[in-house]
Amino acid sequence: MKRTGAQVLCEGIISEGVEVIFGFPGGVLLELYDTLPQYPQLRHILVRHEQGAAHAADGYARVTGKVGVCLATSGPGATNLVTGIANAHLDSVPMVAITGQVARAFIGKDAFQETDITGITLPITKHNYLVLNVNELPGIIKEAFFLARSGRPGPVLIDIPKDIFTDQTDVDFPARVELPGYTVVQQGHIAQIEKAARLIGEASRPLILAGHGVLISGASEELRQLAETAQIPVATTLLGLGCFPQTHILSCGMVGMHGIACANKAMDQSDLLIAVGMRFDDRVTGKISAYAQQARVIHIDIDPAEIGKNVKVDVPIVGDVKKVLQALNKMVAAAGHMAWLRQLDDWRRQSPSLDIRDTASLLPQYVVSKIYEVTGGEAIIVTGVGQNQMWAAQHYLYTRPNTLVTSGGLGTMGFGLPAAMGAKVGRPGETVWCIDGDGGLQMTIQELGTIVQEKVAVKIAILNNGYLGMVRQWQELFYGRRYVATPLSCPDFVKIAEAYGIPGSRVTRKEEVVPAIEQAMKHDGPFLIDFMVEPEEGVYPMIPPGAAVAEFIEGPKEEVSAWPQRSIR
Ligand SMILES: Cc1ncc(C[n+]2csc(CCOP(=O)(O)OP(=O)(O)O)c2C)c(N)n1
Ligand SMILES: [Mg+2]
Repeated sequence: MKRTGAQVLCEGIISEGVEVIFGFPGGVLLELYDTLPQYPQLRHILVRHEQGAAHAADGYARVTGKVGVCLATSGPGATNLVTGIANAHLDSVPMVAITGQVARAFIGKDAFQETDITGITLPITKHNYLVLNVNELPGIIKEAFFLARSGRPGPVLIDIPKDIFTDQTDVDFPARVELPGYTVVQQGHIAQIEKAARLIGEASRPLILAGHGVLISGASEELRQLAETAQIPVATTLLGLGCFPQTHILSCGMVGMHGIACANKAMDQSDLLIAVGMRFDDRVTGKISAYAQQARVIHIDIDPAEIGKNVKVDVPIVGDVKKVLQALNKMVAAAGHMAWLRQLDDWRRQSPSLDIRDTASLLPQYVVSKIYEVTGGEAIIVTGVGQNQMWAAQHYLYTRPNTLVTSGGLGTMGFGLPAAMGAKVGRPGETVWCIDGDGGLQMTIQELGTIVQEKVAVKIAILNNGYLGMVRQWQELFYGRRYVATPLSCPDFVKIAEAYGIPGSRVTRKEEVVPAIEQAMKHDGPFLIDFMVEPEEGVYPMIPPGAAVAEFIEGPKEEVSAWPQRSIR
């Protein structure tokens, strides 16, 4: 039966399990938008800016494990997606971005709203397509979804010229995707897995470094089994938080630039790092020449390009984390490691990174810890980027997979609000808190409009320090406290929320924190709280840029105002 390109697209994405599209219309998409009502099972969410569509699709994908879909028109619509696509690319998030393009006859003529979006997104997509024949559209849609979700997930872009939407085809969707040259190794090499088991048996100070790959592969249970069998402590990367319950006795928290002291010391002193679905990002390793000098390294990852990229690996295992851990668990013997675990306990006591100073002023860490308490640790937390992100990572204890949604690789300010919206749309039964900075929120604040129109009950906590806080912290530490272009004026966020139709409150004192969070939770709908926090509070511990993991600074012990300026190196 003949169908238009627009119908093929709708039927194709429905057959791939898509229920929600985050999009924004424009001239070349009119035919597609006119076709959408024929498919009432597809929910279209009209964002206020295409960047919001990409981040919302990203947040949706991270909490559901499904492919997130965003849609934008040609030219400026397409380029507005770019940051969101790059964000998904760096964090391995399955996404299909669909863009309209000018009609084929106009391509290459600098036509109105023409941009070469496949050229622009080539380095930030797993693959992209410009559809030049409607008969190819069914196969391209199948391939795009297959590529986005298979192996190491990532964003795929399909650019569709206006006249393809009206062209007709009777070509069916292919039953299966054939992509010679695209192979994903699922099962790890058995001899390598045996070698890994042997090293684990010999190690006296082993440490598991668990990353986003554990969550993507759904391998939390297998990870827990490995850790418990051989009594190996588990540290996670920022994106790995939630893959191993932080309330577990073997959990030692987040590693990296703002990692917990105990986890960083363990990483520095370990004699065997078992890196699972992580990529030794520079924010994790610090100075690479001083990194984990006593450790042998087992590296399990589905992407062979990650192995040996930053750190020399003794036992590389390419494969799906879940399958590799299943095989490994059959070979690993029960062990104790009592001395090592006692050592970790000592470090925990010596450097209690999570202690919050008892100050008269309102500390952002205090706010996050109260959100943790009031939500019983059961919420999905979506963050902005900067200090707010690090406090949300440090002071909320994540116990379930996919409950922290944060921009790790790209560090995209403006991610928080739209990603929280996407997360809430994907998991409407969960409580979703967006913890953002006053700077980041202002980058995509217009999505409050989408949240209201689409009735998305996101709770928003602004850690309002009046600064681009993380940059200010670097200026404080490394640029003699010269705060150039980091003090930031803000609108009255409560009034802004009110103007959009969202209730809110402002909190300036500690005793108001819990009642405000409770009020937000009780309210049936979105709610915004503007927490006026200590302006010059810093995120600690901190490994200064260029320093080794062991050279972290602990942070202040008293009121910030009583804290003399420190000079680093
Ligand atoms: C799009 C973008 N621009 C610039 C930066 C650099 N940057 C990193 S953190 C930060 C400050 C963020 O300020 P705010 O959102 O208020 O969060 P805070 O650190 O104060 O919690 C900046 C400017 C970035 N990460 N992303
Ligand atoms: Mg700020």
